[in-house]
Amino acid sequence: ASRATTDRWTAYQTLNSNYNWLITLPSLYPGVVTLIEGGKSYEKRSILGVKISYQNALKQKPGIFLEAGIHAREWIAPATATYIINELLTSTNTEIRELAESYELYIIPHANPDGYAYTHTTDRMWRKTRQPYGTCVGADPNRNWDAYWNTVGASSNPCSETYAGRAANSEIEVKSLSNYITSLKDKIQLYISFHSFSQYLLYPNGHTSELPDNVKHYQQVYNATVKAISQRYETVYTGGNIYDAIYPAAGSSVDFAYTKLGIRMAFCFELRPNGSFNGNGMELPAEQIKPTAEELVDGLLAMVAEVKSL
Ligand code: ING
Ligand code: ZN
Repeated sequence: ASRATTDRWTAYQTLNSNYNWLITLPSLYPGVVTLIEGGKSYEKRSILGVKISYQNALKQKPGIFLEAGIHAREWIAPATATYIINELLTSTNTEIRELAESYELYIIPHANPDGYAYTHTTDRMWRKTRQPYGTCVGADPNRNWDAYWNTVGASSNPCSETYAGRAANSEIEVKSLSNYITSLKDKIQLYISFHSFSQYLLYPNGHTSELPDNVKHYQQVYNATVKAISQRYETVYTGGNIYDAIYPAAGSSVDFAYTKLGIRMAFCFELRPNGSFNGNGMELPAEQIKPTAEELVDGLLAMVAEVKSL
């Protein structure tokens, strides 16, 4: 690919920069890339993404859904998602080509576009949506899904960073994205949500300490993935079930995918940096975008291979 393309991952991009890049892809990769829209945001922005599907002999390709940027300030998440898109389209690596060409990949880099735009214009540390609730603004879009909504690890106070919203799906971003994913549920074999930070790989449940019935499979895929991530730069990911590995949290996209849609494999990556980062964990230096995304691609390849082997 051209140098201009590669240079997109030496700095964090604005929403418009990423959207302007995404909309070039269908004509650069005709018959491969389709623009998808997971609905609109409160401020009427598009929740834009891509479907990557190579035309080949495989009739029923399984689907993989990647969602990033649900939390506005976690800038490494959309950067990693766009990096993955670019790799799937341009890499000549055999394993990456195999992944790109044997699955249908649905990738939404900015699940919360209003929030992301706001972190560039006004408040770098904004996390939530931008829908006003009295004197405070926004609900936590990773507490607003219709899965054990507001039962644990969420707040009913609109001024809280983990405000669950007025009701499940009160955030139009969640409501429309959730409808979109529901429409695809029978095709989706693997759902992945990208956040930062702390270098965790997490699986259900968030709403209860009860482990998923297929926890053996989860642990197997988890082990293969964190091992693969560590090979390139010795980066250590830890984790486990959300409730015990970090904290109780109901109403998340991962719990929705697993418990409500029956998508058997649903994970969340908390990307770099790790917990001992000396500074603001949201402000991962731009020089680390590429290494973070490269090792994540290694992990993704291992994850998909392990899921396939189950
Ligand atoms: N962490 C996630 C959060 O929403 C999480 C952790 C992941 C909770 C998946 C529930 C499900 O709080 C960050 N950093 O946002
Ligand atoms: Zn997050």
